[in-house]
Amino acid sequence: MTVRPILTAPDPRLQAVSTDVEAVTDEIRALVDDMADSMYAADGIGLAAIQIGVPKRVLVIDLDQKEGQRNPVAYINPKILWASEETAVFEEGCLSVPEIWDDVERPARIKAEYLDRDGNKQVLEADGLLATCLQHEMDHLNGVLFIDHLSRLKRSMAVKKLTKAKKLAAAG
Ligand code: K1U
Ligand code: ZN
Repeated sequence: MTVRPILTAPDPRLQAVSTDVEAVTDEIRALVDDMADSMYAADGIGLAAIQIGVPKRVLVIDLDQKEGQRNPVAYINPKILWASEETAVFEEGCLSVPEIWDDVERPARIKAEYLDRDGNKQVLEADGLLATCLQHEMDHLNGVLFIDHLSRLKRSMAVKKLTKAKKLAAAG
């Protein structure tokens, strides 16, 4: 298992639309394990494969990290079957959008289907942080970042800050 570098915005690879996994093979399970390692190394609660440069529809989420316990859950080819009209606002962050946090409004509850790491179809109903995190990660699969949900002004301020941080990092 390997910790892989996480792409940060602005990077055109983060705008890619990821493609469905055709079969849940050992190669996909190895990808899931690398994603989990990369997520934990970066102190995240979720990660989409595109964030490590792999344009496949694979997510890992672990909302249950306490006292060093790890319970990563893989969501492969996730699809939203239903979303509530009721919305909820959460302050979101993103490992690909470092040091920027802002409120995002999304459906409060969703019903989704996905394949688990054994390739079995699962259906889940989620609310609270899991609903938000699943929607945030599924956005990544369609090339969308949480800052794309902000006002044009806030988004352009965020992009400027990220571009400046990258330039400073490149200058050493
Ligand atoms: O980069 C990502 O997509 C993962 C992202 C998930 C997320 C967080 C909050 C709301 C919606 C989606 C993160 O994990 S950001 C890091 C984070 O949540 C965190 C980091 C340190 C301490 C506590 C939380
Ligand atoms: Zn993210």
